Amino acid sequence: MRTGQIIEGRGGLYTVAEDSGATHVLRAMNKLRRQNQTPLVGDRVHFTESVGEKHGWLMEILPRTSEFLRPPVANVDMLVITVAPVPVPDWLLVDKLLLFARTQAIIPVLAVNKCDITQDTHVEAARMYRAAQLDILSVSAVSGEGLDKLADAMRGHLCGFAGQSGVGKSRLISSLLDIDLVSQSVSARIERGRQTTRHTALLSGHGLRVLDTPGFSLLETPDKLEPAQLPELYPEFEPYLGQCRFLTCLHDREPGCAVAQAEQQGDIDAQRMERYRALLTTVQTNWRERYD
Ligand SMILES: Nc1nc2c(ncn2[C@@H]2O[C@H](COP(=O)(O)OP(=O)(O)O)[C@@H](O)[C@H]2O)c(=O)[nH]1
Ligand SMILES: [Mg+2]
Ligand SMILES: [Zn+2]
Repeated sequence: MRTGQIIEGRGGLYTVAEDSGATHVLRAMNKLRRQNQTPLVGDRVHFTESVGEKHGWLMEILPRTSEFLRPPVANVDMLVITVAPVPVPDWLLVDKLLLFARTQAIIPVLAVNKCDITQDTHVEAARMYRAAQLDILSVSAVSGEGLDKLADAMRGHLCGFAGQSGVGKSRLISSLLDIDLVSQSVSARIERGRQTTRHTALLSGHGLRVLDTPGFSLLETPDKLEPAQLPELYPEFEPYLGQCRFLTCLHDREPGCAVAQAEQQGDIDAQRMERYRALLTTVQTNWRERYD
């Protein structure tokens, strides 16, 4: 029995890569289907080798550290949230992606791309997320600046990339892994025609592993969040735990709020707080309407 990781799945056939890089095309054993176990890209699996023309068998899915159905991937443990000077940053999307990562115990990294154009976006990000406990890296997929630091952060992790369209995710992945993703996807698109939806694949290169899927950018605020859970997902509130006048303070303009005081003193960014309050309203509304 061999061990590998699923890098692609299409039409019931799974491509599995061994640590050596050797790949195998497999079918899943019927017993997995009977047990309602659907193999996902990113899964570590036990399998039997293909012999000649015959495909091998995917025998067993090893325990997952994380799993998602949309996008359908397993074992992601890092999310590279990407922003850039153009298009104009959607910081609310960044906040939502941070929340998503924190609810799933996925390590977030903020990559501020296109630093060859301006450093201003990085300065802005560093100010807004200074107390948010995450790496904020200034990078350029064009000039290569900062890519070594981003690669260091990513090494050893299975990474997803998320962010607005046009911030440079594909180009970053191409540069970091040294693969021609951009023209590859273009030719693949021509070959398959316009109807096909892009499927998820696990890409690797230079010792880095990335799940290439647009799905991570479409994630919304976790809708099952309780209002009281939201502040727990903001690391910048931690120093003020238990210091608000009310035990149940949600830091939304209640009197005697220690977080609001920290905001006034400039220890927590005001814009980040404004977006927090907007998200809190959304979570509270969803919560109230959950049985309607
Ligand atoms: N100046 C500059 N342009 C970049 C950089 N990275 C990507 N781009 C350009 O931004 C556009 C969108 O890039 P793409 O990788 O397709 O973005 P995606 O939609 O996030 O995958 C393309 O025209 C890229 O050439 C960068 O670091 N600097
Ligand atoms: Mg892209
Ligand atoms: Zn408070």
